[in-house]
Amino acid sequence: MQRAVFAILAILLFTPLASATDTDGDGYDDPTEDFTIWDGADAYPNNPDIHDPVFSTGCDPAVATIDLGEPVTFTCTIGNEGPVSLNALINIKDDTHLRDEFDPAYYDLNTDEVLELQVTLSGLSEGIAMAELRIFARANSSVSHTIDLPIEVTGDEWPGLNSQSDAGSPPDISFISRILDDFSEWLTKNTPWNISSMQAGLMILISSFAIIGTARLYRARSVWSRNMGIKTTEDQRTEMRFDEIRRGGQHEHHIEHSIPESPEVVIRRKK
Ligand SMILES: [Ca+2]
Ligand SMILES: [Ca+2]
Repeated sequence: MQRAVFAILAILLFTPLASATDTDGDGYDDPTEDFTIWDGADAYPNNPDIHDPVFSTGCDPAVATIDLGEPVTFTCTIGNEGPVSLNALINIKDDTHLRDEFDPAYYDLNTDEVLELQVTLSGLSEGIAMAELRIFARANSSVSHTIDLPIEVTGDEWPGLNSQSDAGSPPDISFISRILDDFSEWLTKNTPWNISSMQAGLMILISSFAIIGTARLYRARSVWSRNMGIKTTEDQRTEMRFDEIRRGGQHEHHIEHSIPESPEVVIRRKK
């Protein structure tokens, strides 16, 4: 009996320790399979002075100057300084002057492992910009670590923009200028005037406006005449109905017998 009570007491004493352990007694439980650092566990289970994850970071280059549309790729290293492996969300907080080409993702960071990331940003508008690489190591918590990425965007168009043909670049419209060149060449050959491709473009623009305008006018006219046609047939129908009422269907008492058919009759009667 005594032995049984002792056993129960022992179970009660040791069970909570088995499910949640705070080895260093700082109020943060040791990380387990079910309760990770992401969930809020102690990133330093044997150090009572620290519980949040710590990262060693660096980005190269430290500062960048780019033109409009020019990309810059930073090589960033992120090391987990803690004794426990963890999972962190890494994203970029961009700036109004920049376009962020980095896809946010979760990364496993083992102890002493150094993660290397390529972060590409491109110039969107002129100005001094500050992008941030952000590491979130805790759910429901603010950012754990940030790395500043200072970038100056000049007001110049990047010369490589036209040769760049990735999905982010504007669509290729060089075929339009080719068409205009051909058209101006044709006009110069077939008309007494020397016409540049710019003038040819203007001519096409003006004539297409004229075509659109004519088409609109024609459509408006046809709609108007169609409406008028409908109105006329309706009017005719109404008139016909009135005529019918006027001619027939009139009640006897409405006909005024005293009034002669025509003044001629009156004149004849008086005679
Ligand atoms: Ca602890
Ligand atoms: Ca601790």
